[in-house]
Amino acid sequence: MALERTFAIIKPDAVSRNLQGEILSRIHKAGFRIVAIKTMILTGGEAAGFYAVHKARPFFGELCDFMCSGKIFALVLEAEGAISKWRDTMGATDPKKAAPGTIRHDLGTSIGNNCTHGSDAPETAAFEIAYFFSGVELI
Ligand code: 3AN
Repeated sequence: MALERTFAIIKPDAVSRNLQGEILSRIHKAGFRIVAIKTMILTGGEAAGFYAVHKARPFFGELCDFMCSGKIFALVLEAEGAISKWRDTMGATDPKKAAPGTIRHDLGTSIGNNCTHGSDAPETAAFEIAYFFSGVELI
């Protein structure tokens, strides 16, 4: 499998519950290299731009409000097959359907408050990494 990069967010629900250390520990244990990390509070416009693919979904407004409700950690993770590996580490979108041992199962509280985000394909990973990080931050 090729070395790959994916984009991850530790969402406001996790940061407000002080779970960022636990999630970073799981990232290390799963074998990722953290290429870049930054913390920030998104504006409404930044959240809407990031989730533009979900604009037509009924939960779009709720999702954007939630994503700018507090501090997030944005990360670029590297590993062989990083995109699917990170999605496996997170588990299914809905914590109730996620497998035991995954972040969303163990730490998530609802489909919206599911602690982490991860890119779902190489194209979205490329867009999402470039949305948050410049070239010199990714060396
Ligand atoms: P994933 O993040 O697992 O790829 P998507 O792309 O279906 O999931 O959804 C994007 C984000 O929107 C999810 N991370 C989740 O927090 C939120 N979301 C998905 N479905 C709902 C829903 N029915 N109500 C509220 N938020 C939702």
